[in-house]
Amino acid sequence: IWKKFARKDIKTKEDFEKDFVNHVETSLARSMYNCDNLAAYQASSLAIRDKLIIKWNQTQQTQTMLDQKRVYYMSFEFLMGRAMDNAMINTGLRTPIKESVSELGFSLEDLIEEEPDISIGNGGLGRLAACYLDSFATLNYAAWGYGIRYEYGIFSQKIVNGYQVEYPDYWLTYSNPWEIVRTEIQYPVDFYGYVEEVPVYEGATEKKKVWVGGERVLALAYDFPVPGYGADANVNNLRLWSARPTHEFDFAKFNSGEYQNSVEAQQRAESITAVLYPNDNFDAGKELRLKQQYFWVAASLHDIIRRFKKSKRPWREFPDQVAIQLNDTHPTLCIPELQRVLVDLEGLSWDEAWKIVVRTVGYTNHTVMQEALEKWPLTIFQKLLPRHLEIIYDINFYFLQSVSKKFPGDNNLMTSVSIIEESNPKQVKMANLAVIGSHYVNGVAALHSDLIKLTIFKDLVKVFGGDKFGNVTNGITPRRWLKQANPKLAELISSKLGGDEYLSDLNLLKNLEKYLEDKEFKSKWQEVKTFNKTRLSKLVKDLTGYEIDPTFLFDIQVKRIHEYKRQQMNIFGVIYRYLQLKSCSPEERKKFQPKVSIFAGKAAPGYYMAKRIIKLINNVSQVLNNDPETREYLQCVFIPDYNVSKAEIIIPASDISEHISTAGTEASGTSNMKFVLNAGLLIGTLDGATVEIAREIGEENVFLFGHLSENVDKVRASHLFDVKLPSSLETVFQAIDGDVFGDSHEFKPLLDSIRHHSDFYIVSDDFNSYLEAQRLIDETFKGDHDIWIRKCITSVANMGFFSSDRAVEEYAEMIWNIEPLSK
Ligand code: 26M
Repeated sequence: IWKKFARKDIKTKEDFEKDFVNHVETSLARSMYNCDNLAAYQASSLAIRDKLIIKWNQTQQTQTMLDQKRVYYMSFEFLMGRAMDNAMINTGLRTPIKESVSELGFSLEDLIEEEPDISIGNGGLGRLAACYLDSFATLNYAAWGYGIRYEYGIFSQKIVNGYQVEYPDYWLTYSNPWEIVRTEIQYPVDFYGYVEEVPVYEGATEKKKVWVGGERVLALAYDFPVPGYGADANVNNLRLWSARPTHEFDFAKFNSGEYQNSVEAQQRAESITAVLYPNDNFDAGKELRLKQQYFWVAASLHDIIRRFKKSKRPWREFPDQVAIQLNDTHPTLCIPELQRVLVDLEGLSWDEAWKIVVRTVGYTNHTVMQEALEKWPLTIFQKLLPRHLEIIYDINFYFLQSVSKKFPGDNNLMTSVSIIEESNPKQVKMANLAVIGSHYVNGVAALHSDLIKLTIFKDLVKVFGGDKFGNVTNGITPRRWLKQANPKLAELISSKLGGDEYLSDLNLLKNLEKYLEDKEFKSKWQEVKTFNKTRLSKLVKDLTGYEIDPTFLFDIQVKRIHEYKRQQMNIFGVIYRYLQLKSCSPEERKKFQPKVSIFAGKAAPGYYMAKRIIKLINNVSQVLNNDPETREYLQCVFIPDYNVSKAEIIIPASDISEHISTAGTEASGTSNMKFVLNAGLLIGTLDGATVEIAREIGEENVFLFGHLSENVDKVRASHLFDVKLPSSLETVFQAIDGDVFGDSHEFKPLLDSIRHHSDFYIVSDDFNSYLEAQRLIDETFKGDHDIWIRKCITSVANMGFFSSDRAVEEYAEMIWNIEPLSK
């Protein structure tokens, strides 16, 4: 009988309208007469969500029935951005819904603007996880994401007097239509306590160790449906954990009259998932963060194991049914936790268990930077996770035993590969644990994957051999980063390629090369760019008050602010250009290519230098935009609060974007891919995935400059006694020192890190080559514009490789050994 009542799919506009009105009147308890944009956004989302949930159920049922291997993508961060537009695009419902919404008296664009970003991530790593979820669903893989439902995402950034000010991002203010709370899925997670020896069974003389936890919280599941692209695609799941008190009172306290304290201690449970740590590529080593990590790992593994147990298979088949991918070292506790469950709770032998762990786990590394590598002081570990620390010691003991057999007497090697760093205080090196406890380690771009073998994992390569290490170059989803962010370009491409197929088979873009001589196509291409630049200009006006001119060259650098990403070099370049303009006659100025330098990005709240860079950019911006002599030729803006939805507006508007990290420091970069896919060219160093972009689209289409990664060490060494500034940079520093951009004291640390503190990021060495690349850009852009457009078209045509679909397929084949679901 239930089949009769099974809910119908949204197929027509009428279905949607009925659902919409129904949600306004029941779910939201509002009248249609009193339905504002926010309510309309919520009702639309609920209507779309209903559809996703039906598909989601079907997908989960199929996955359970087929009982194939599943992948669990463990990521501490997911930078999802907005969900509604994406859901409409992926389900193919955007056009009918747009019409419906407008018939109901709303504009779809306005409703989309009502949705807050889901910003529970810092930057590249979190956004990569979101792109991969899109590809998992689109390609039909049985793959889930597991993460934390932080109540506060990455802070929102305001600029006050040129300084970054952080505000909390409480993204759950107006209930969230995109999440489904799973009150039936709650697991206890323990912390602290002690390790006890107990008989292996009652009355036995043989003993085993067990952990007796001291503090317990509950992990409650929230599910986020992840729709694949295509009318009939799967809907996968992102499961995020939220911490709740157990409601088991401390009765000792309770009875002694400390009622308040007893309840308070319980309430503290919720602080575990309250806030995302706002650091990017920097490890602060805080106890609460380790607590977050264990909380999430324990809950996710519990869930995974419960699902596995339903199939009643023997434990040794676990790795044939389950693949766990560690997105960086943040979930490395999966390794000792799985070992603990198998040995302490399930009674497997150490060796049996360890084989299962290693076969199950894969590890992706995202950085070579020392200060980003996670290390936990033993003291914190011992207190919070006493049994896990013992297990780690045992893992290390057996591992080092095997090393010393293979390399007898090589103490340096032992020290370097050991999981425990014998420093003061002693620390657990999570990256070493991740390598030792997984069957495959990958970097995120070809250069980066080579570099980790030569640097941080050099000695582990000696031990395991090179075959355990490989590369999967990052990718981005063309659904969000082309169709959603740049509907005009997507439409133009569809009109030439005869449909939208390229969105799920990005190599088809290659066919665009046929239109290199097509004048009409090229002029439409230019129109799209101008449209996108105008769209961005409006946003800039709204957010900064500055008016920028869409006929200028748009030069954009948007990413987290970090010394290694060298926004400081960019702004020094802007200053240099300004000084040049100032020293010219009005006639000579006319020869300059008008340009606006656009910046955006957050600095970690405790990162002093990064905050100085933001202040300098804002001060420069104020001087330039108010200088009547030069502002027709050069402007500069800092867009506050960079996030995914702003990226969708900013990226399609670039003529040039900057990817200018010190060679060998940016693991991959993913915005470089987004910019090229959106018909902008790059200025960049040979770093991260930019190397492969140049390979794919042709070096002649990338403005490359700077020292190569293999020479960086040598260049650095030459700074030991003295840093020689080129006269170009000297001029820039003189202007800053001379208070041309406000109080120079504020920028002294920035300049001193270069001129007096050995210029670690080799700005002084790369500066002239950077200026030369900029000069070439001006010349090319100002010259025959047809050449510029041809470069852009050729570049887009050759971006197929950078689809996250390709990346995910490589993971599936090389690391997870899974195939898409057979339907
Ligand atoms: C670590 C410890 C404590 C607090 C925070 C962290 C932490 C958080 C995020 C460390 C690193 C984090 O992210 C690093 C990151 O985003 N890496 C970027 O990953 C991208 C995807 O692979 C690459 O494209 C970028 O090059 C790389 O910088």
